[in-house]
Amino acid sequence: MKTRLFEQHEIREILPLSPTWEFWTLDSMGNEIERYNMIVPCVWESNLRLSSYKGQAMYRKQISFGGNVRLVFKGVSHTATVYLDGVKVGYHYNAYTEFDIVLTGVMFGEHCLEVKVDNTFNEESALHLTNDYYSYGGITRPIEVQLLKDIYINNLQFKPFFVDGQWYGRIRTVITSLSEHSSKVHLNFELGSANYQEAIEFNGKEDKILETTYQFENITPYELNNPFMYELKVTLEKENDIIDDLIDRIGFREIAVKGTDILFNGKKVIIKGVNRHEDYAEFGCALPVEAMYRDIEIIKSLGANCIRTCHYPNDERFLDMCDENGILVWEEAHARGLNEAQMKHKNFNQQSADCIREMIEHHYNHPSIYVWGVLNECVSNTEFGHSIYKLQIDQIKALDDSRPVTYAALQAFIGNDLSLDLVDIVSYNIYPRWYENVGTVELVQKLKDFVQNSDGKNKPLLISEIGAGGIYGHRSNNCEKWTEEYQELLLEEHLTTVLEDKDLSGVIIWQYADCRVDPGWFGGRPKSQNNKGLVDIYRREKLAFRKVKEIYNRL
Ligand code: ADA
Repeated sequence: MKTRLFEQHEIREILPLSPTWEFWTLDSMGNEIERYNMIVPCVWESNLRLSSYKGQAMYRKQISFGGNVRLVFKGVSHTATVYLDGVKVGYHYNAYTEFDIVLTGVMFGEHCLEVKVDNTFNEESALHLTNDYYSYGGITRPIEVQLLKDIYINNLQFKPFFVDGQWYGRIRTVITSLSEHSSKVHLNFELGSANYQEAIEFNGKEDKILETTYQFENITPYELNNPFMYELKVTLEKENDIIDDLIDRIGFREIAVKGTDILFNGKKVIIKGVNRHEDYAEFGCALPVEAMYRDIEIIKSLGANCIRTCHYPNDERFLDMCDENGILVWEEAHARGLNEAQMKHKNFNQQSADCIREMIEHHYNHPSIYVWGVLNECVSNTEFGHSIYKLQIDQIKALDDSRPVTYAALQAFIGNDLSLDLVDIVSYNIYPRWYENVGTVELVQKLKDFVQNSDGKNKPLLISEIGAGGIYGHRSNNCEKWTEEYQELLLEEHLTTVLEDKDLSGVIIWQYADCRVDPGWFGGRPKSQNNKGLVDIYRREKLAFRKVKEIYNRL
């Protein structure tokens, strides 16, 4: 199963991995309960006997290899403990971020790779909690087994910038030596017709970071209506041998915030977006690429130009598709609706910091990502909350100074939010006429009045969520709550109000498609789903879909 939509390596060897793994569920004492075959990647809920299973399970596969190996896990939901030949070699928390395990000097031969997966809301878990979306179980994104030489390219980041009519790129490469010996290598960079070489010396096992800025000529920029990307190819040469490579796709584009505008390559953009959970009927969060592609096509057909990855980082193949289609992405770290006590959980800061670091390290180069988001509807209205927002936003700024940062604030904090000083873009989730009977015009005015008198003054103001529930097929002449008619009516009021208001930078509808919710959320969530989708879990259009399409294409 490919981890990306393009080849990242022509030199580095990737082992073929068949999708079927041995699998057994485990009781709390670690004893086997039942055995199955399981497909990777896949949610274990795809197996009907496990459709609501919250617990632990073991995955096992025999693999032949030796030497230096890098095991890349694109996503295990939500906690993974990895064993090679019965010895623990790694641990990772969080379903939505990539991690890797590098093993050196492994004996050549057959090895037993096991991954123990846990999706329980146990006391160690600060971010996966019972929530308004479902925490599935299993190895839900692809795995890659890479064979490495003694020195390899660990990470590559490309930051484009435009000065005095000229494109530049800062390339930051992390190269790792796994050997005790000293050595000298050359890094070669190829981008379009440009070619560069840098030398690096190692004095044993270490990481070396190389940062260089180049000027590029005759560049075709990455535009939303012409999302042109270049391949950036880095190779590592030792004693005239190419020993490793890494290829990524990059785009020359700049994102900036100027006063109350969001600028993409210097031009103002108005956001017309949808919030999207990774959830699709029986596939859960492990969408096959065909289903991702279908989502992209449906979202494009709406006339939308933006997707918010509420409330966690997404599968990189989906980000690849957004890149290819010029769809702006608000990528969000993992955290939804946490109160102070939850943000004081013993593991909260560490688990959040890991999630942010892994999200940015791995997704930095995607030209479609235009903003990083943190802490959806957490307590941005208290001193303690402010200190946590600051911690996380500072971390993001240190990892990436090229993109704005925001958080989606709770409607209830219009009037007392304390953290708007920290963001580049002010974003609010509002639900006019849904949770309480306040009209859109009135609520938007109240929001603007507050923001104008707060630290959010003179920053872009975005409606990051707005919407209404509508149960697919529930139709009525009376236009009651939960009917498709009522959802359509509200969305018309929401979207026309927001998009006709020149003080706002746009809107992101809650939500693109219905999604499953955790049992703790069954109250107020008919069918155990968040029903505010424009399409249902099978992507069948509700009445509102056509209305949104009409408005997004008109305004
Ligand atoms: C919130 C939240 C979403 C969802 C939505 C709703 O604003 O960010 O995850 O729960 O409300 O449906 O009420």
